Amino acid sequence: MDDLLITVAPTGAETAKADCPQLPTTPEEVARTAAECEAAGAAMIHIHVRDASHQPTLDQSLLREWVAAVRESSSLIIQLSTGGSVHDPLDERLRVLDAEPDSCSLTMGTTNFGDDVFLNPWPFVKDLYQLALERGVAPEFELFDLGQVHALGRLIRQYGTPAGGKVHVDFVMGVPGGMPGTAPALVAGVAALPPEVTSWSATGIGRSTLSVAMASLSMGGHLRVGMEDVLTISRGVPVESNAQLVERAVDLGRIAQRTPMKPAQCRELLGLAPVGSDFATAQGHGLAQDMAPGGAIATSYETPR
Ligand code: KMH
Ligand code: ZN
Repeated sequence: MDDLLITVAPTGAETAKADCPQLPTTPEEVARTAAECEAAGAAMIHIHVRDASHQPTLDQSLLREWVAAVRESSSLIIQLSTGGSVHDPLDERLRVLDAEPDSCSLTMGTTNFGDDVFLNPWPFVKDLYQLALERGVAPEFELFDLGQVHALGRLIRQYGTPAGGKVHVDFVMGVPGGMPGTAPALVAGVAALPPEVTSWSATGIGRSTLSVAMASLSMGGHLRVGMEDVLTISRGVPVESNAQLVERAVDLGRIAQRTPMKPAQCRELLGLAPVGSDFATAQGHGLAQDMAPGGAIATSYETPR
């Protein structure tokens, strides 16, 4: 049976704790969630941090506290969101990498996001990618529409692939403003992937969650699930826990004859050095194989409002 990466995105930045008390919004809750989801079959966790008032934050000490809490409770590969919330400034989003995750999300372009705008201007995308390469953090390229798939090809042509040689992407589908969460949209997205891409997963927001999951499995893709993306397990029935969504993904994978990956296999899929190995040996210098010259990284941005 082929392996199946299940990534859990347990919290997100959009849902209020008051509307969804089962949403993990504290270090203790996310640590427990990580342990439960790993036991259920997840190998990676995509984290958005909340503050003591349960609001989204990019506060550096909280980022570090959450990373430490999840490392303590699980072996999951830790992916920090650099997307944050639609209100987060770009320079703070860059500094997420200071919290030393294994992986980071990296969205390939600006997207209307409901009534808001999820800003990812090209200079920011380039700076974030170069920073991830320098730090040896494995980017997961988030693709919200077809144009972003092509933008990924442009980025890789300019800066090369990560030193580990792996390029992993995630189709985020069904966001109002992005591509729809449908099988034809996924087929088009996969067909347009640059040849350097070595693995891909997909997630469908809201009611598109099941159709996207099944389309992904039918095409040999991986899955992201979690309460960042969906809050009902079936029409009108609230999700009880993130582990419940992971369990459902495992069940769907079983039907498709796919075995959930362990975190160590996920490390390999992302081109990360095995735990305990010498980073410099396994990852070169953490720089791109084909880094373009003169790519100084900006550290401050004007965030248009
Ligand atoms: N919260 C969204 C505006 C990511 O994590 O990188 C952005 C998002 C993508 O969730
Ligand atoms: Zn996210």
